[in-house]
Formats: sequence, structure tokens, C-alpha cells
Amino acid sequence: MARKEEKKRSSERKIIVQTSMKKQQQSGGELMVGFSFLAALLLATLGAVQATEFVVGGATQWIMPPNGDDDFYENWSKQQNVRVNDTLRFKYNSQRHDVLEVSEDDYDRCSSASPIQSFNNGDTSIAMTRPGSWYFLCGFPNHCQGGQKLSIDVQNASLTGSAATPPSSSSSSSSSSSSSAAGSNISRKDLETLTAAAATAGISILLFIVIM
Ligand SMILES: [Cu+2]
Repeated sequence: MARKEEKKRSSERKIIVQTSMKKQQQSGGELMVGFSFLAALLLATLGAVQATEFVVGGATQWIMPPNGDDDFYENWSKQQNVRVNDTLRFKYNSQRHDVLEVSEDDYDRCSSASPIQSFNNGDTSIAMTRPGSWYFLCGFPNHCQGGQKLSIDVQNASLTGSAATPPSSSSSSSSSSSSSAAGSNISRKDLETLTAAAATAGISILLFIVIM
């Protein structure tokens, strides 16, 4: 009699264990879904925050290149790392210059006949909403021929590519680079990249712990 009862109990126990295991698996799945959702949200937020503004031509701004240097904007463009969501800012005297976004053909021919977009307010910010090549020129007579034209290759947005946030926390590497700037191998961009990567990893781990 007693043995039979024990058998029954153990089989009941088995069922309980099995169902509780099932439950655990289920909640594990929900956890992963929740975590990946939060991670995606985090990436999206960081990506949106990360837009960088590039002043076209730097201190020279948007003019007829000085000294007939008609490669000026091409050279400037090569030194930039522009990504989707970043902004190009053209600063210029609106009495002397304007900004036309044009097709590649019109760029090559310096044609201002059919611009995609045109601006003439003296301070024009254009968001780089897609990856690939963008073409701009000044529509004033002979300015494009004189080198006031810009083609820029926009890269896909990346989390660690071009962080807008400067390296705020002064690490040992940044303080040593300021004491011997010439000998430093770590550029500002590298530091920004490292900072962004560290921040992302930190927040992800924190989020994971909170959810667990
Ligand atoms: Cu011009």
C-alpha cells in the first residue's frame, strides 16, 4: 500500500518539475525578446544622438577656393568621415554665393540648370539622410568652374563611427596626449570611438542586469 502511494507521489513530482521547467523556458524567451527590444531602442537612441555637424571647408567656409585651388573642396571632403544623420553646414555670404544640390552629371558639367535643392540664406544645414554620394555646387557664374563644388561620400550610420560626444572623462591616455601632443598616436576620433563603444557596452550590461 505505502509503496504504491510513494510511486504516485514521485510521478506527481515529476509532472510538477516538468511544468515548472516549461515555465522557465517560456519566461526565458520573453526575457530575450524584452532584452533585444531594449537593446534595439538603445541603439536607435544612440544613433539619433550621434549626429555630427561638418562645416564645409572648415575655417575657409563656402567660397571660391583661394589661389585658384580648384581641388580645395575635394581635398577637404576626403578628410571627412561623414555618416548618415550627420549634417553638412554651408556658411557663405548670400550676396556672393549659394548652395545647389545637383546630380552627378550636373556636378561634372558645373550645370546649375536643374538643381535637386537650392539654398541662399547664407547659412545652410543639410542633413545627410542617405548613404552614398552627394553633390553640391555654387550657382553663381563661374564659381563652380573655379572649384566651388563639393562631392561627398556618406557612409552608413554606425554606432562607433563618428561619435558627436567629446571624450568628457579625461582618461590617462588623453592627459598624456596633452602633455606631449606631438608624440601621441591616439587621435581625437579614436578617443571618441572608444568612449562611444565603452558607453554602449556599459549601458547594455547595466540594462541586462536590470532585466535579470
Ligand atoms: Cu559662389
